[in-house]
Amino acid sequence: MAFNYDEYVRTETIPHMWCPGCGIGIVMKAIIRAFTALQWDKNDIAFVSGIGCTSRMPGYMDMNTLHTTHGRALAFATGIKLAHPEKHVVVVGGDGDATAIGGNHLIHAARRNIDITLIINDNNIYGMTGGQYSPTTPAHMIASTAPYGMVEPNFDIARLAMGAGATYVARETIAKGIMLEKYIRTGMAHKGFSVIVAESTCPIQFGRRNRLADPVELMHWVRDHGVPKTKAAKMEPDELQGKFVTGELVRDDSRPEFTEVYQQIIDQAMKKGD
Ligand SMILES: Cc1ncc(C[n+]2csc(CCOP(=O)(O)OP(=O)(O)O)c2C)c(N)n1
Ligand code: SF4
Repeated sequence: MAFNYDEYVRTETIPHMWCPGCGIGIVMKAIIRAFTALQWDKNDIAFVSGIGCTSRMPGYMDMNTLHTTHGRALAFATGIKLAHPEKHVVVVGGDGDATAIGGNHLIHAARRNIDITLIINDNNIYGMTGGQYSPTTPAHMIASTAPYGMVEPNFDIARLAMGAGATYVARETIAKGIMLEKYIRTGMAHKGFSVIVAESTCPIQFGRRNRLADPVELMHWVRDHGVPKTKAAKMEPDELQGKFVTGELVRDDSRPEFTEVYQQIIDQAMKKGD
């Protein structure tokens, strides 16, 4: 039987506004499949975004959704989780939203280990606003603000999240949708801050400028820059230059989760008040 994508979609909002061949749809599909596998009641989910093409997703998802200001999705999501610790709080954002303007919120959500799942659609560019470079634009690639090529070294988002203390981190390209769905599902089920980096595509703002306008060719370009964790372990650092490691990179259940610790403090304070 065909998979029912409609359960978690506001079908009246379709057709969507994404460009033909955009990678975001694959990420949304993986998220819907993960929700379905976990059998989460949509009334128990809060789905939050900032601003950007990726952040159109809450408009299409049929659940409790919040479209917040650029870069502030995790700040809003933290408020929701603290007020309703029993809810599943899932955040989606672009590389600009999550690691540039929102980079500070990312490191502190990871430090706290709050039970939120962050899915980053990393298309290496600011798609919505005209192709400006982002912290993940690879060296020498062209952006509207880097017409001669990107001169800054790029962030490795997964390493950043791990360094800041995220207790579940995984990365996969949109060329491997089944694996991406699996990591999203595992990250959602994980108690603590989870980050899933979906290496994705923007054929219009990134591809067109970099002679990769064909969506399939661009998807293959992204796929070919990923190296599975087991293979990467046998490679020298210079062989990994310009590549990124894929797979489940961290899964740590040993650290306390923030809303539980916070509740203990509330309970102690209430006792003292007796
Ligand atoms: C405070 C603020 N600064 C700048 C903007 C303009 N702006 C909107 S989306 C965006 C970047 C989007 O890029 P990204 O987060 O990578 O998402 P994508 O569109 O590629 O999915 C920017 C700079 C804004 N809306 N608010
Ligand atoms: S501009 Fe890029 S990221 Fe935005 S919808 Fe178009 S292809 Fe997708």
